[in-house]
Amino acid sequence: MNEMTPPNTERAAALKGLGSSRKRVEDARFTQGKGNYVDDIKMPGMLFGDFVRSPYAHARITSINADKAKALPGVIAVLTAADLAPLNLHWMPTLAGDVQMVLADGKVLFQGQEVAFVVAENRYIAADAVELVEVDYEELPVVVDPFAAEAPDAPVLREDLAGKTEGAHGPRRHHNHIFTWEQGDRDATEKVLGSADVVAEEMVYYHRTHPCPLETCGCVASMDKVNGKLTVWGTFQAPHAVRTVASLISGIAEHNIRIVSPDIGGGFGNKVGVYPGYICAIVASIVTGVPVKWVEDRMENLMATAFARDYWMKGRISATRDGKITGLSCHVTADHGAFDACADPTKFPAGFFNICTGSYDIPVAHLAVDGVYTNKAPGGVAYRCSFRVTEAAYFIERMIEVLAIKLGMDAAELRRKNFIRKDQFPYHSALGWEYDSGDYHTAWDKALKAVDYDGLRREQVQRIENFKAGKTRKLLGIGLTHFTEIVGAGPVKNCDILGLGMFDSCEIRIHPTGSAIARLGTISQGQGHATTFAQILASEIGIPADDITVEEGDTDTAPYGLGTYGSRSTPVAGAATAMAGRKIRAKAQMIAAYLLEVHDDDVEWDVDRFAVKGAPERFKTMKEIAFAAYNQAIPGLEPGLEAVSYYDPPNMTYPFGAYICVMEIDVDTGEHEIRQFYALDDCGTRINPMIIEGQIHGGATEGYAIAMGQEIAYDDMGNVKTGTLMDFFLPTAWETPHYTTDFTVTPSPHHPIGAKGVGESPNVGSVPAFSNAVHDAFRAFGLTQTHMPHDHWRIWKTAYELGLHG
Ligand code: MCN
Ligand code: CUM
Repeated sequence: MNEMTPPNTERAAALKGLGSSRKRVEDARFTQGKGNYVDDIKMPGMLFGDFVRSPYAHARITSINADKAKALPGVIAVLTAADLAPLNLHWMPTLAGDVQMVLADGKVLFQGQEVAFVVAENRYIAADAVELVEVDYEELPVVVDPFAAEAPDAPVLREDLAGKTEGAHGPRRHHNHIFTWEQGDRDATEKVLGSADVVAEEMVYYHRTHPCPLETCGCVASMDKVNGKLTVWGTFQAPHAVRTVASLISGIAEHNIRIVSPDIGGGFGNKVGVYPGYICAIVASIVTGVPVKWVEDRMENLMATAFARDYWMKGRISATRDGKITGLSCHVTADHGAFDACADPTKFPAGFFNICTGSYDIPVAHLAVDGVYTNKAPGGVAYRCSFRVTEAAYFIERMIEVLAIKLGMDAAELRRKNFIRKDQFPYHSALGWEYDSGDYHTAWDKALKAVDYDGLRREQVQRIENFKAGKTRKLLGIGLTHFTEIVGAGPVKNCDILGLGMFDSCEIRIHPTGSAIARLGTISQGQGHATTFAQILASEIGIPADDITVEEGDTDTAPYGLGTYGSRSTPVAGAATAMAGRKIRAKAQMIAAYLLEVHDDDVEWDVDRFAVKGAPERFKTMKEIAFAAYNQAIPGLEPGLEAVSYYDPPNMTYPFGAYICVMEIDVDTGEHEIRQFYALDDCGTRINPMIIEGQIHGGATEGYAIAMGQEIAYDDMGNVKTGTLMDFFLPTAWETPHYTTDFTVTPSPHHPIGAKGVGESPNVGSVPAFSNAVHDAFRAFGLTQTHMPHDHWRIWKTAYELGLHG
């Protein structure tokens, strides 16, 4: 090495590649108000759309009179189902194989349902006109309870499905039944449960909630009648899929549709689905010939767009007397609302809920999920869920606690005893998954040690004594969780959405001066892709991350991909990025060898250059190679330096984590205080530790909200009781706990850089940790199970019912 060459550790650091806590490149524009969100898009002559929505949860529409609205100056049109019917757009397909009304067709099925679409010169006139549309409703009996939905005499919600005994996912046994999905071995499981030493049984409810992103959903549709091109800027988590579906529904050729997801102010799964607003804005633009904007307000977002969870999970878990788990059974009643608009891969109507055996080596298991219709908003898969993994993790982590009580065993020890061992990976679960890698015991022991678990338990014993002696009114809860995630959908052989295989892609172009642009099929909504994908590439091709632009979200320029949700970007598009980078490097190697006048095999890669083997002072940097690629005639090689990779992962990745929450509970007020929250995550190779930490903080805070107060609640008439931020709990800096993050690194054996996803892990893991802490505080006083959210009132009530108020 000559004197001028810095050592390769220094050169590697300068790249800001894998493992670097590189600052987010997006933040310069976000923190200076220079972001470009859908509502920032303003076009000449643009019109505005607004919805007339149903005040009733279930009602027949006897008439719609829009005369007064149309007479209001500035109103251009009022669309109803009758206007969309000739175009066959009054109903639309959902991502779950069902259909959904775009505008109410004959009746309404949930409060807030879209009834008519007013188009006006500005949003104020549109809002005024909405008030002038006269709709006559005839109220119908309302079903909000998913168990009541299946009663023989329950009202028929979906008249369009009358007499249909087959749904998208098999037979329907009742007019409000959607599907039954079964996994595992029922007979073998029943046999084990029937003869076990100990069986614990519990109903675990994960309530209905909502991701509530800062930016609500919306779009600007612009039909250019001169060149026949439709452009839609929208809050889309999967722009290419939207383009294909829009083409199939509208008949407009796919190359004439351009979908752009600009900056997105939080997605959290809320922006995966297709909403009536998109269809109505597109139709309105086609009809009027000018751009039409639709952006919903906060109440509309909370009441009508994709909710999360609403899973009633009835579980039975069996064990030997010394605590070895022998079997698990779970029956879920899944409340999908009025239309099945879940966004799961086609073959998985309950998502990846069959990861509900969690981190444990459970020999036999059986799962059945029944989806039912109710008079509530549609949706289901949203909010950092990895396709229902949040529900699954909550279920198993509650069942473990319940079993520990039944066994009279320490819950940490029970977990430890049943973890899948390191040497069992790849591990085949009883419900059909192949876990790629894990080292649960190491993570668990590290977590227990970090919080001084034994010390906490001693403190708890003392606390209980003090409480009983009247010396304190505060209880101490220790909430344990060990979760296993499944992310990176997914292998095309078993994962598709509406027939579109779930691969992803990256296209790289190196510029002559040695900088680059990489375009991906995913789309960041705050996850920092522009920062982290450049880091993957920096390490692969030796160009500094700062010299690499990452672009996503425009279907005219980005390669086809399935978008960002299910924490799939790193496992799938991240892999595509590494693979495309390796193609670049392979060509660069040939160029370097030519320039150095040696054989291809006689050069070796060294951080940012190829050097002659055994003669490191003879090298060509990537910068030099890039220049040569464009400016030298190299025999046998095309000019230029570009590569594309479409990556179909061989398996999902299985991140995991150990979370511990220490909580103080005031028995008299029901108030809580999070004394400590420790989160250990293992997402394999870590690309950017700072961004990972940010993801953990954000996801854990959302988990905190869900566990401790947030819910979409309905009254018996189907009225949404929590449709504003006055009632829907959104934690501020004041409530948000302090987090301690930690990690272990167990690379994925099949991912090119060993990385697993992490975006949803903190929500999957934190909810059971918070909830278990509440339960644990009351364990000594006889509590086994109470439902979330654990707001002050419910905690107070628990204390009251346990007789703790004297
Ligand atoms: N990362 C990393 N090292 C890893 C894994 C991930 O540095 N081993 C980085 C990634 O490079 C990326 C981020 O962490 O910058 C998240 O990556 P990943 O886990 O692949 O998840 P996605 O990018 O696919 O994001 C989706 C996920 C989901 S499904 C929801 S819901 C959610 C979440 O991300 N929505 C979010 N986090 C969010 N964060 C913000 N700010 N906004 C949202 O809407
Ligand atoms: Cu399930 S919420 Mo995310 O997958 O966009």
